[in-house]
Amino acid sequence: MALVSAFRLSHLTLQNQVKIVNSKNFSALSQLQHFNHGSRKNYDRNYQQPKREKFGFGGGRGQGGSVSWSTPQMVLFCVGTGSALALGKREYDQYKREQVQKKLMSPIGQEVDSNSYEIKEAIPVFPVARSIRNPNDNTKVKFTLYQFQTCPFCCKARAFLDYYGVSYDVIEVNSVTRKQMKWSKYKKVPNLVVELENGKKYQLVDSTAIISVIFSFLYDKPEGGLPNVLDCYPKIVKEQLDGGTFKKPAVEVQNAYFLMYQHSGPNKDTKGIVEERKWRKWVDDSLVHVLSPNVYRTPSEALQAFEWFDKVGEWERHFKTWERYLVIYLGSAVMWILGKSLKKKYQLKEDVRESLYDDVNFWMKSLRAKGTPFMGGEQPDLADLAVYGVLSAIEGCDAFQDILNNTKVAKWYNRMKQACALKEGQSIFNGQDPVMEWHDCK
Ligand SMILES: N[C@@H](CCC(=O)N[C@@H](CS)C(=O)NCC(=O)O)C(=O)O
Repeated sequence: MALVSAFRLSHLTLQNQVKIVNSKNFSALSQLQHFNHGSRKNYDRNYQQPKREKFGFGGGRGQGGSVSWSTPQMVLFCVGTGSALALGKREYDQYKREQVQKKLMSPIGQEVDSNSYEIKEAIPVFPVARSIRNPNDNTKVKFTLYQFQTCPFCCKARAFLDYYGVSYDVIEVNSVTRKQMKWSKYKKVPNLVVELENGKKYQLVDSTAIISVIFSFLYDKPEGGLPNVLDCYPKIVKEQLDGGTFKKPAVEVQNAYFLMYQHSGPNKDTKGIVEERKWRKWVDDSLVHVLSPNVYRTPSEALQAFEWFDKVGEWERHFKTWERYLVIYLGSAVMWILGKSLKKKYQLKEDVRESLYDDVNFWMKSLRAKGTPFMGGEQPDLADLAVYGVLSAIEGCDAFQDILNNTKVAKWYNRMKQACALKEGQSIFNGQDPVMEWHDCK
């Protein structure tokens, strides 16, 4: 624990430094996560007001028989029935909560057991779709990425791994049967399994958390290795409400946008650290949400997108023929319909391309204002990798050609593509970039 206490959050200013003593004090930390998202108009379009609860009940005077009620009786009946329904719903929600909680590792609002990253059970062996190898990766760690080839979150995680030259195996998850994920409680992708030299295995989830954890591990090279880094990313069980309706709680990784430093310091000043985090969050909260409504904008675009997913995801190898065609034709029809509701949910413009151009232009304008080849300066940082990663998910779609033709993103995008292909960040294995002392981070 003493080692953990030496980790520091990357965002802290000198006046505002907090050390992670252990994961228990993270409620104080999580308040610090609510930073200003910047000037983008409509930025928070995805944050919706909860819907009003509706308790409907019918009936009317004398309905259903010969009983005729006076007004006070009617009012009493309505109030009584309303209260009973409200009480019933509350009790039902409570019952549902208890049922769900019984199946969970920890109660809502509480930390999940800190060993929850460790995988104790054997993972079934699945064929490796691709093995990416870099002889300069000296971590002695085996990384296995469970993914969908064209999922934007997976593309983001891959862009990060590729740029830093991490060696990893890819397991392509069958999006229909999901049989490759049956062993896991967390069913979404990306899912990164990390096997250490001592044979211990850890499961990392959520693209942003995966990137922060692995970056902190590679860059800082902390004593105690990966398990000590993971102690800085506690998971909690978070209640989810959709309007007034209770939904299955989700496990959320705390500090996902934060980088941890044990004995090194960040290679940016505080402004740079905050900027990088702001853009990473913007990718998850805004940019990623304009992609689906754009690639599924019309039935033919939706079909084209699925045909491209089929090609780059090599579905012919991973799916049975009937599954493959079911996914292509049914999937494209379903996604075309879903694209409409996503457009509404995220309050995109009538022509969803306009929202896509707005986001890409917002990024490019800020990059131009910075005056460097990348948002990270002379080299890409995690913000560049996040934006590039999610955009690369739609590379084979009309929407991507349209952004190349209608925005100025192409040069930056090609620089990023090359930087990832050439593993330009692999010096991370040799040492640390010039590291700042904490008193320089202001
Ligand atoms: N916040 C997560 C989102 C991951 C996510 O939603 N992945 C999708 C694929 S693009 C998924 O697995 N969906 C399946 C499901 O929701 O069951 C991340 O950044 O990794």
